[in-house]
Amino acid sequence: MRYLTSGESHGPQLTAILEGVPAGLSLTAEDINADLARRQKGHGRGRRMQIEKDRVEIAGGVRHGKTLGSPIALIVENKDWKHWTKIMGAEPLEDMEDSEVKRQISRPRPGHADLNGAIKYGHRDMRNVLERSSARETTVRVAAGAVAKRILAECGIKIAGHVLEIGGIRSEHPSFESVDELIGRTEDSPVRCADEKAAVKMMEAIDEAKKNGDSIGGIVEVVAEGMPPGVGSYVHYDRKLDAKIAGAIMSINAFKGAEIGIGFEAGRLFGSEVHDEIAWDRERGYYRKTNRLGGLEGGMTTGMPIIARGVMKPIPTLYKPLQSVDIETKEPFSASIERSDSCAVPAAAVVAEAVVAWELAAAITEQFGQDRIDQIRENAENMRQRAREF
Ligand code: FMN
Repeated sequence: MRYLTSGESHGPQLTAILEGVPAGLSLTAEDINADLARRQKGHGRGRRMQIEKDRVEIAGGVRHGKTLGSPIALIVENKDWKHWTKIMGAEPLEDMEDSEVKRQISRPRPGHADLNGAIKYGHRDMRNVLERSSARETTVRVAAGAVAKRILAECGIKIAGHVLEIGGIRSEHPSFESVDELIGRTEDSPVRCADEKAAVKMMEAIDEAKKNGDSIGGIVEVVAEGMPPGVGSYVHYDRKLDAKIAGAIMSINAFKGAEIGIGFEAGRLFGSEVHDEIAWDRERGYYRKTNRLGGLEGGMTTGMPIIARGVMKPIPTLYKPLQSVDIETKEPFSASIERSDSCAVPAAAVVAEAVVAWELAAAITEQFGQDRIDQIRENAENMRQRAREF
C-alpha cells in the first residue's frame, strides 16, 4: 500500500490517493470523519482549528460502503479557501495591481521549511513553500490512517495514540491493560493523556507558554495490540518494520525523534534489564514476559503490543519573535507571527496513530495478500495459529 497527498494549506482542498487498499473492506466517510475530528481537538490549538471543521469526501475506490480494490481518493475541503481564492488561485493573475496578491513573503520563519524550501525551488515568495510545508497536510494523512485502521480492525488489531509528556510534565500512570482501556482514559482528556493529574499540569504549562508568547512540545506514544508475530522482516534493511514505523513518525511535521519500546533508555541499562525473556504456555503459545522492546525484534513483530514513541519540538511560530533575515533586503528582523497553535502535541498523537496504523496495515497486506480483506483476515489468523503451534 502507498499513498500520496496534494494540496496547500489555504488552497481549495487537500487530496489523498490511496493505492493497494484491499477490496471488500467496509468504509464510510464517518469512519474517517471521526478521526479528523480527533485531530482537531486538544488544549492549545489556535483559531484555524475553529475555522476548519474537517469532513472527508470519498471520491473514488468505494461503492455502497465497500472498497473496490481500486485507488481510493479522499478529499478534505479547506473552509478558509473562500478568503484566499486570489492569493492561492491556480489561474495566472491578471490584476497584478491588487496589493494583497502582490504582497510576497520574504521573511523566513526560523524552524520552518521557509528558507531552505525557497532556496531549493527558487521561490522569492515563500508562501509557495509554507503553504505546502504546513502541518495542515496531516489532515489527509489522518484520513489515510483511518482507512488503514479499518484494515487493522478487520484483522483484530487495535491501535491508539496518546500523550506521555508535554513541556516536561510526564504522565505518571502510563501503564494500562489494553488499548481499549487506554482509549477510555485518553479520549475525553483535553490533552489526550491517561494521567488526569498530569493532564491538568500540562494544560497549565500550555497556558503559561501561551501567556509568555512561547510554545511547548512533548512526547507521544502509539500502542497497537493484536499484530500477529513475524510481520516485517530481518532479511533486508528496507523490509524492517521498526525502521518503517520510525520513518513514518519522523515524517510528521515537527517530530525530531522516534523510539520503539523503551528506545533511547536502552542505552543506559544493562542487557539483562532490557531484553524481554521468552515464555510459552498452551493457550498463548510464545510470549515475552515483559515488553520493553515494544513488540519488535529483528525488524519483525513478536506478537506483543507494538509501542512506538515520537518527540515533537515546540511549535516554531512564536508570539515572542525570533531573529531572522529578510531575503530581499538582507536586513535582520524579528519574525512576527501568523495565527498559530501554542501546543499541538495532543493533535500530533492522533497523527502519529494514523501514520503508524498505515505502516502496520501496509505490512499486513504485503504479507497476507493484497487483494481481498477476507483473505488477509484469514491469512493473518492462520499465522497466529501457526505461531501458537510452532
Ligand atoms: N507550526 C507552527 O508554526 N504553527 C502551527 O500552528 C503548527 N501546528 C502544527 C500542528 C500539528 C498537528 C503538527 C504535527 C505540527 C504543527 N506545526 C506548527 C509544526 C510545523 O508544521 C513544523 O515545525 C514545520 O513544518 C517545520 O518542519 P520540521 O519541524 O519538521 O522541521
